[in-house]
Amino acid sequence: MAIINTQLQDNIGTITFNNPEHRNVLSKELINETLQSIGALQKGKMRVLIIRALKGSKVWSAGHDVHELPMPGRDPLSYHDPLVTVLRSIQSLPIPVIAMIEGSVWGGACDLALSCDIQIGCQTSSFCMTPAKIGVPYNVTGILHFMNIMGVNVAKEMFFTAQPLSAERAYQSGLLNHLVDVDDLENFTYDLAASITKNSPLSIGVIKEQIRLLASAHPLNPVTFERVQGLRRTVYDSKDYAEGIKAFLEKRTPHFSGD
Ligand code: YZS
Repeated sequence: MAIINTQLQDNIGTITFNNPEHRNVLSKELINETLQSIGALQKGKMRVLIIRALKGSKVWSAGHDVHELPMPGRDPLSYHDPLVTVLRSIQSLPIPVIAMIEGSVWGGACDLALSCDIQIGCQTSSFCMTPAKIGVPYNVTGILHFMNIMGVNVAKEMFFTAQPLSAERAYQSGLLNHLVDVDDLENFTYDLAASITKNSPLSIGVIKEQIRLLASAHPLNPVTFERVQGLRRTVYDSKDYAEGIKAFLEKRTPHFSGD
């Protein structure tokens, strides 16, 4: 059975995560299928892409497949990591991407949802940033992404507490463009997508790229960049990182020593 479903109708592409058994984890397999589908849909007349889970999903996506996180000593979110690759692909896709969110969103899946251009959620939506729960040093582009969207204070709270943000709080904090009743979610999302397909795809594509370039226009001098990479290395080389992954796989609470 395919772990994602793909559809193109009236210039609106839809990618539906279809791996509920494993809570739509962003495994290499799911990400590669998503990237292939985006490529195929682009060959059609797709003007908007919607990314969603199956109707009634309790979990939109459980985030990075923890089984695929490298053991200590290697950057778990490096430039070529499949998750980081798909985030870049969505952010640079020359058409609007809408995250239609039913259910809880975890870790890297929050970054995926927020890499989309518009987020539409319902009362079952929630967002939980988990690096500190697993001992992962999140990456620079991801942290900047969160800062730009929700502001430093809410970003800090999400990263430090690793607790879910409710749909209402997510809407108040700017993670959701719209918060609608779960029964209206699908129609609302597709109506909004349809309204976009009526506008100039060239103008939209250029405006999206302008916003992406301006939002990431944060000059970082080489010393600062190297300091950040050094700081992140102390985390992914740490015993805490190994313990976080081991605890997850053993389905127990991690006991972090701080080194
Ligand atoms: O054990 P089986 O084979 O039955 O599979 C179980 C889970 O192991 C699996 N699963 C996952 N496998 C790999 N990576 C995951 N992230 C993951 N999440 C779940 O799915 C099967 C069903 O899981 P259950 O726990 O039994 O399902 P349920 O009781 O409904 O709970 C659903 C949630 C999503 C609440 C629960 O599975 C959970 O808390 N999953 C972990 C969510 C999480 O912490 N994700 C962040 C992963 N890390 C990242 O994205 C980044 C690296 S970072 O941390 O930096 O943001």
